[in-house]
Amino acid sequence: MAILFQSSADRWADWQPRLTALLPDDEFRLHPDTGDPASIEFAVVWKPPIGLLASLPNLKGVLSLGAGVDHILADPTLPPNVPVVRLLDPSLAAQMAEYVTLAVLAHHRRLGDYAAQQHARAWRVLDVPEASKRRVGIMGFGMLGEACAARLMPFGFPLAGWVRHAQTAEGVRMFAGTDQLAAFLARSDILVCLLPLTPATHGILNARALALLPNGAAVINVARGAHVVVGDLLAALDSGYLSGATLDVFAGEPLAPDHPLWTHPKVTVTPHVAAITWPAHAAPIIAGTIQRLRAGRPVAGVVNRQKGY
Ligand code: NDP
Ligand code: OXD
Repeated sequence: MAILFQSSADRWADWQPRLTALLPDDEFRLHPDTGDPASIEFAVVWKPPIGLLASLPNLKGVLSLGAGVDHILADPTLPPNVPVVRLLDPSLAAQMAEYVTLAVLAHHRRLGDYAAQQHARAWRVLDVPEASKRRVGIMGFGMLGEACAARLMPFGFPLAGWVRHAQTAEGVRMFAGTDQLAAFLARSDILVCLLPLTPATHGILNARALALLPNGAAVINVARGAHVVVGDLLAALDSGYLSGATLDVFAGEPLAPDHPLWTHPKVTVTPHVAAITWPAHAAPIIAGTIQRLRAGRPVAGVVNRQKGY
């Protein structure tokens, strides 16, 4: 039996030495050189082509190379009884907390406005409220959202989180479910999206939701591009209702060269780099998951297919 590695974003040369050292008795195959499909026991994937996983009849587990699994669950032919495991990597949480803190502080201290002023050689002091008056809302308070809140807390921003199932978090005002979404948005001067992409969250940042944010709010999307209805976001920025947006993820990646987001004065674009899967950190986690699945032991990060995350 063998392990298949497939990724449209990772270099096998970065993974091979680590995975083979951690699982020395295993044979690895690099997609598309799958060999005999019946000999593949585990698939380690990022954005697998539709039908690939269904073509492997003896598959015992699918391991995502990222925290998100929408790229796997999007395949309608995905075998129903094979566990899909997302990557629970503390390094992703640390990187995400770093990126989100950078973006929150940039919006809070109006770095975009100062960049425009610098361009115009304008020496003008802009109003900035104290941090205790700038409310930050984190949509999706899981592994990553929680890490961001912990990093932001010492700055003194009033923090809130929005989740599906009611829960508590120290120092964070929690909102849950669609019934409390409007109240959560209404107190989010800076909104951070860290939701998984599911049928329930697709397009959630639309005109109606954006209009519920306070006037002058900023949006940071580090989850998936399809959470945002880009036309609605651009309209809210252009009308002056929203002050800015930081976008790391897009419905189509890479972002098309002629996309209006590239040049919008109120938008910061980064190429899906908020939290990158680093082989040095992730390979031991992936190897450990394979060993536990083989031994029939419980595994962290198994996706609930009903919920979609
Ligand atoms: P988790 O599964 O740990 O957390 C998901 C959170 O979202 C939970 O708090 C969950 O609530 C909440 N949630 C899910 N659906 C809903 C809903 N319908 N309504 C309200 N709340 C909901 O995910 P992670 O924190 O690990 O990752 C989040 C996403 O970040 C990933 O799915 C991925 O898309 C993205 N990501 C982006 C990266 C980048 O570089 N830009 C890097 C890594 C991940 P509850 O607790 O109640 O279930
Ligand atoms: C992930 C990502 O899901 O990088 O880990 O987007």
